[in-house]
Amino acid sequence: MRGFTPWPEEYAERYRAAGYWRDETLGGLLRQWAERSGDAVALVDGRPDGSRYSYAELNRLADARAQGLRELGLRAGDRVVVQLPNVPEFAVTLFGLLRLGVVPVLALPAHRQLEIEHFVRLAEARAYVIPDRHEGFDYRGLAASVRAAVPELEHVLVAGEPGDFAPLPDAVPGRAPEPLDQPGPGDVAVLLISGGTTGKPKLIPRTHRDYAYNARASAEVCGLVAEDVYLACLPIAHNFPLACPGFLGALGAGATTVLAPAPSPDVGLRLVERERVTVTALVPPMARMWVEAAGWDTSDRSSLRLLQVGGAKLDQGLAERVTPELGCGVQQVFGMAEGLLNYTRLDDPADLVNGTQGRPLCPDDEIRVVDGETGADVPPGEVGELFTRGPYTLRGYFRADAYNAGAFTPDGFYKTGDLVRRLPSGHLVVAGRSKEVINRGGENVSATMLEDHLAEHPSIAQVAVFGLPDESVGERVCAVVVLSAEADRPPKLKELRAFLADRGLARFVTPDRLVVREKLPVTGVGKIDKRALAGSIEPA
Ligand code: OOB
Repeated sequence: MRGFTPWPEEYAERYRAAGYWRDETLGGLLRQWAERSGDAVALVDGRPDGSRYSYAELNRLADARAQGLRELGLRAGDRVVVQLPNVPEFAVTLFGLLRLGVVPVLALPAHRQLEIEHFVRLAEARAYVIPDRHEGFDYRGLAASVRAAVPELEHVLVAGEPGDFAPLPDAVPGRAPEPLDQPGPGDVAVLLISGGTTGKPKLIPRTHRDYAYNARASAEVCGLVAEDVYLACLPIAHNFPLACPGFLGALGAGATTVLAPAPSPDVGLRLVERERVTVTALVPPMARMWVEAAGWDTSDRSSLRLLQVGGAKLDQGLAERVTPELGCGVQQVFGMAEGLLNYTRLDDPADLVNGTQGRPLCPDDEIRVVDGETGADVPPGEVGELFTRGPYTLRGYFRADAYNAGAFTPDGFYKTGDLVRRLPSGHLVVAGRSKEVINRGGENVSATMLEDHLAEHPSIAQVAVFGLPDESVGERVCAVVVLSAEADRPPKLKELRAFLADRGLARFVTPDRLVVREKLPVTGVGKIDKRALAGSIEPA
């Protein structure tokens, strides 16, 4: 496919020989899973009156959807923007497209005109798949404006009431199925959206075999078995709940996936009880709400064995509360849609589980920790920028030649932009993002480091630190905090400075400005949205 950078042949050979890459496609795997687990429950719609789907049924529905999409004229290699929430139609459409070799661009329900229009143009999408309504928003209105802006978009397909558009198509009953084009294992299966915080989101090509490995190896690390019940609380189009191990990993293990209709702890905890959920995945702001809800929520959580937390740094204090308060194990996941996944292991000692962001999934994940300026490796144990290369990490963003030149080293390492420290055990501790180092009059202040310290303050429940432009010193350090339940009054800036000084921080590593908020804005997957936050602060 134009715009896809394949792995060089010597690496491809190595990854095949090691058994990471197999001769498989995601659509073909569902067929094998259906043969193996036929009557077992693959998918549960978590809405109050939601249905249950066996492996055999999901397989059948995917075939019918593939036929319907083919009748519409879609062909292998075409792209389709899919923007569906956590509903079974997502699974049916995803596998229908995968079987046809049509590549879904997996947009999040929170994306709006700006992003969708960008995805449709960049991918030259032939179709756009939406729900009718979700969380009070009518996606048909959005589709109408996207269509008006990009008339080349041929089809808008709606799960639910189609309005002016067409319903998602299925095979015509009674008509003999047409033979489908067969995508190859090395073909692009899906285009994921980059979580990057600068510029327009990029598209990340993931091949059938690399994504299948991603899900399978992740399921192994989490010890997923057929008896497990995985609850998808995060938006299912995101890599974490989709394939780390998520829905795809659960299918591979013969387990059941429950789709949560909303990300709130009351909905999630009720589903834990109703479906006897064993594993789920959350971003840190949600994990905090779950831990807090555990204090008053009366649902039976005894089935839950593992809470995965990732997407942003989990502070150690919160990590330590998970087991005593929720009654399950915790696993930190430091991952990225671009590929590399780090997991704490189920048998890691508590200090590594609570205090690190895990170690790479694959023995052939190559990790370099480098000095961003010189490009040389930093001494062991020091903070540097994480560069990585491996069997499920991209070699180039989709159709982004100019950007790719700067985002990868000449020998194919992806420059993650994350600052990390590597322990002798191989575990990584995230120390921030290279772009989130605040430059105050020439002194470098790490936003993440300050956040880690401030999160320990008894009056602070949540904190985000970032730079605000300043004429005299370039940038000033702004801390936005949400007060904890224990706080009887907001702390003063002076008190926070004294608190930080007591913890041994240098005088210049301290906020210049303190803002108290009721809650912090979040991104489409639920991470704290610093860009939106910075934009909402009035000049001092
Ligand atoms: C996950 O993927 P993305 O693509 O939405 O975001 C990736 C970025 C990373 O580069 C890093 O900056 C940050 O999110 N991040 C973390 C983290 N996990 C992700 N920062 C600190 N600690 C962590 N545990 O967010 C994602 C993909 C797969 C699994 C889990 C998360």
